[in-house]
Amino acid sequence: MSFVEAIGPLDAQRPAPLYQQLQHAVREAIDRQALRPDEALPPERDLALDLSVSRITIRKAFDGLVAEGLLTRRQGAGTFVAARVEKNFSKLTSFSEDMAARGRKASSSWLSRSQGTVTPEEALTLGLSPGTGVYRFNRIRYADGLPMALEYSTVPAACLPSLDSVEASLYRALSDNGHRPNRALQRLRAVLFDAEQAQLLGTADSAAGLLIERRAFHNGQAVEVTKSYYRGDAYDFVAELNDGPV
Ligand code: 16G
Repeated sequence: MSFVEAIGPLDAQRPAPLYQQLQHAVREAIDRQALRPDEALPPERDLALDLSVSRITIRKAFDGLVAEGLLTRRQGAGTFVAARVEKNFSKLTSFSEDMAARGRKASSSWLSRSQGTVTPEEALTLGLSPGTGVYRFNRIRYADGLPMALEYSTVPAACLPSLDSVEASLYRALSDNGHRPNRALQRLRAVLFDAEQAQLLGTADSAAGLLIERRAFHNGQAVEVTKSYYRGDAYDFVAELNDGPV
């Protein structure tokens, strides 16, 4: 479906200004998934012709949608539907579940997976004795094939039957083995990606991101410590705050 088909016709007879009609139509098309994340929009001059409006109208509409975070402009490449995801960082959900909840297809590629023993730092963070066996799972996480995050997880070996038991989802493997986390502590920090991280995530060097370190427990027993590096341009971070009964 073309962009013009996805948004439908504008109507100069309606009282709402054309740029607002266009913004409304684009928002709706994104909601209906008639426009998909990361889809390229046609050049502004083509659109102006196709929609019979001025380029200024197109520019004004898109400027507003870029400011809202619904569209993004890439130097030299044009305007795209933003691939942003709302991430609720007060929920104990997994990457796979977060994506499924938004109709996005989660996938991963392995950077490495290995077996070893806890580092002194991990032993402290997870409350494990020195020498405890762990599995390490390092992955690039994708939504609809677009890189969203880098995740470095350490899991006590006692929580999983083998290194291979994690396929698409770590939490699925932990659940299957009776160790799904039910409590976690999270630490959030703003970061700038280094050259390697930027390359893995397909961002510019020194692009901004958010690091969330999650230490998760099942009935008091440590089951993971994961460092997740999220792309700042791909996420909105939200939390539900509740100050008692309302
Ligand atoms: C989320 C978790 C991460 C967990 C991963 C499992 C946060 C901040 N982090 O990214 O700790 O290891 O999900 O995802 O939410 P998976 O089950 O899809 O492998």
